Amino acid sequence: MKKLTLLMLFIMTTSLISRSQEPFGPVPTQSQLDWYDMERYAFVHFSINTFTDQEWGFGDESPQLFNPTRLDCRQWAKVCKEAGLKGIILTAKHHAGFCLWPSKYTDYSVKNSPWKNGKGDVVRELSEACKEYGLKMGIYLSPWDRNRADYGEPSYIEYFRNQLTELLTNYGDIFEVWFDGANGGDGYYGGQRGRRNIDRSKYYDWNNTIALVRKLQPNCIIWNEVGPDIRWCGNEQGSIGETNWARYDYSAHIPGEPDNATLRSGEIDAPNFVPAEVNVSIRPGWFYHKFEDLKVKSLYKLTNIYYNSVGRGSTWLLNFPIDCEGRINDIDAKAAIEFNNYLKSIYKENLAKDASERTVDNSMTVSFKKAVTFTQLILKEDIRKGQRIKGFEVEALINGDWKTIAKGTTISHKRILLLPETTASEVKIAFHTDASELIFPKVEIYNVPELKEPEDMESYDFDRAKWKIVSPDTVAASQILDGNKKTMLWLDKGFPVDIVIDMTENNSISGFRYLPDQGDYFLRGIITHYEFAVSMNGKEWTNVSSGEFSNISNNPLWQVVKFDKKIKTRFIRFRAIRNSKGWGDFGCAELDVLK
Ligand code: FUL
Repeated sequence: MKKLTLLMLFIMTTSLISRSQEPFGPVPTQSQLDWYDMERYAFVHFSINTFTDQEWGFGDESPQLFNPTRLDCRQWAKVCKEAGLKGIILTAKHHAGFCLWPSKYTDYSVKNSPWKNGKGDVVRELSEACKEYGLKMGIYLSPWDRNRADYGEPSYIEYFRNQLTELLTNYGDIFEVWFDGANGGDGYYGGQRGRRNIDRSKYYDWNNTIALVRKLQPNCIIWNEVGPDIRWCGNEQGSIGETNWARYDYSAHIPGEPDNATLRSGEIDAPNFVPAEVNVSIRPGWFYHKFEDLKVKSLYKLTNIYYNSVGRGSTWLLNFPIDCEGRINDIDAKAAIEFNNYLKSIYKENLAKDASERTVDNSMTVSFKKAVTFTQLILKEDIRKGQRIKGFEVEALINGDWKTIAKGTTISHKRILLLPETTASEVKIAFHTDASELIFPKVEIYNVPELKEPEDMESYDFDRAKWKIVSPDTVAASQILDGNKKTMLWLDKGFPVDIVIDMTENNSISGFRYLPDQGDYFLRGIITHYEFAVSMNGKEWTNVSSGEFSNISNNPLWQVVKFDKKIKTRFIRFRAIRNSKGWGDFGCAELDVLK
């Protein structure tokens, strides 16, 4: 009889286990699970742009400009290691087409630069440094190439794959490849100059490129805006949605034509397991600009990015712009290492460790030996058999009363909940799932002291209180001079739009800057093409600058334009020619000139 009960018990438990381990929806590959566990890793942006102060090179910049004086990939690796980052993804080729390795398929590379007399190979140096420091290495290879004459033709795709083959064959294991979706159209294109429009749904023939990566590096994760292995988070400010499904319908979206809203949340019913990666730079720009030395993100900002990326079921790809010497600038290194030390310090004592846990149906209760004070609760879902939790509520037993302290949706790899400071003797979490069986997540509880945001010390070179807006003649126009990034002038009457300002006195100016709409994610009215003119009397105008703001739609920051020399003027005119969406909307948060 006893034997029979034991046998029944055995059958019951094994069937329970196998039931709960049935896959629910799409499941991750081992490479995706390993990638998730990396949590934080680095991006480095380095190219000719570094030496020309550009975000996007045009493709005609001379390789002679590439000449770092103290390039040291071991310094990059050391900084990343100390900053707790688990790998480094290098811009082997950015949009301008310049290659950081001596590719045998082009002359537009380090082999024609003065650096190491053309004998250098940044990809090789980084792969060796990564090995030495126990870091993984990844490759960014821009599909858009503004240097190649045949960009837009089928032969370019062969060139692109040849380069990819070099990179995935000669430098050891590559954990991630990054195929940026940007394409601004115009470029040098082997001297033909002009615009090249491609059909993003067909031109790159991604399926065959994916097959090539799988063949050369079967464990490599492929980033493309919409998958196949991981997807973009839909912005470059450093956050993903609070609801973040690691599922996405890969074949229903086109890389290069991203749907920012679904990228942010993922898609609950989608057939593919495609978690999101949050990519953001430690400075405003991706490439190094001396004028951003004081704009390196604060501990407060980095911490919030961590909560809004890793803490919402994504990973975090943190960019360091390599400086002109060829190093991670000391200011950036210090900020990243300080942040990592801070992170270690706040997660030292898990208050749930000595507590007892019991589960009833789909809820779990954590009981402390005596009441504890906490501000964060961390949930970690076991997603090996699919992401199954779609919602949860957290209650705390405070002085004998149960009180709801948080509600949420998805969890996935990790979910950090920031709570009001709570002192409680028990915590109860109810989980919701559509799967036939729930797999309970791991729970950790911490008491993290509040971190204060440092004041935003925006400064202006001139006393803008004296300035008068001549046009447009609308009350809202004053918002572009109020120093408040959150207020803006919005017009929707088409282009061009002229902003004319009378500074009421003659000033010597060395440049101007434009801050686009800072609305969080669905930015419209972002100006990509402009002209800037000056005048002493507000009637006769001299054009001093015209051009394009690079990467402004993904990264809508202050756009700084410097003139060749200082110009004396009383009136200024900013003419907006075109916006990033091709619509008629104009948005401007601030307009300013530089001393
Ligand atoms: C963007 C690019 O256009 C930027 O230059 C940068 O490389 C960033 C990571 O992705 O879309």
